[in-house]
Amino acid sequence: MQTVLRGPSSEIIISPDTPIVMIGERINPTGRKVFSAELQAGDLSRIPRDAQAQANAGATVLDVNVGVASVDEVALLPQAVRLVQDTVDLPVCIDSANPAALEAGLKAVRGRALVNSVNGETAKLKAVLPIVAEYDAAVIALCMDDNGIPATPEARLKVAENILNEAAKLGIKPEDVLLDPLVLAVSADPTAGLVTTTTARLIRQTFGCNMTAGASNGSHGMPEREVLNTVFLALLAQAGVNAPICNPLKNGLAIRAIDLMMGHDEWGMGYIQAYRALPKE
Ligand code: THG
Repeated sequence: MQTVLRGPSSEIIISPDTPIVMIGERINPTGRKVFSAELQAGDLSRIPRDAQAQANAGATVLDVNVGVASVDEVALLPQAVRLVQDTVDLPVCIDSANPAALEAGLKAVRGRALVNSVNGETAKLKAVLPIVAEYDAAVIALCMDDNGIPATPEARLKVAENILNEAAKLGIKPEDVLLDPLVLAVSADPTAGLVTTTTARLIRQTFGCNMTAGASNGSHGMPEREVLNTVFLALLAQAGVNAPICNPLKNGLAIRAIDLMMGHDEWGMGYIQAYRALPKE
């Protein structure tokens, strides 16, 4: 199953037998005080820099989120999208909880975007899926609904099935739904990692869909988060998550190492190139 995304003049394909697609997470004010303050002051100058740095580190899709208190996301998100695509020829992943901002962002997109995200809540399905269909985008679907995040893999699979059915009613194909099995913090529940990877395996076996996941959510509240994030990216990949949302500046080489060890990097050239692209000491 292939998910096709496009930048202004580029195309990237997400599929189970091609290299992992890194969705760069850094254009997001969550947990970033300086970037939040800049956005609140109308200063977008960090966006092109973050876009270029993530592309250099191997990201081939860039998440764009400008959701911070007291900014007008409907006005700001399209500006951010344009800045990103004026800097790098990559598809974007439009990230907002506000459907009006998603639509404004999609209007500014060149190519074929990913929407982050819909979930199984009745109101979300109704608000987001028609926009995805209208703009011929692909969409990330979170395995949660009106009852929250299900505790078991089987219940998360059921939510995924429901979202795929609702998407199909609007002509959105399974290859354009990137399922997110959801990553919760292992500091709060030590079985959280296992629940995510088991969900991912079930999704791949049942629907064959491509998947994303926010790997770094899993390490919240633990020391040496980078170790947990790196190991978890490998476990997620083995379970079928082939388009993780992550920090390419931290995870870029590990992702290429995973490709190589999974047989998705002929002659190791992807790994060697990522090694050569590392910032010099
Ligand atoms: N699934 C989907 N989308 C998601 C997530 C997911 N979007 C948000 C998040 N999870 C993934 N993106 C981020 C963005 C920022 C941070 C973490 C995940 C973040 N990083 C540093 C921190 O933890 O303090 C900030 C430091 C820095 O990078 O400067 O906050 O699961 N579909």
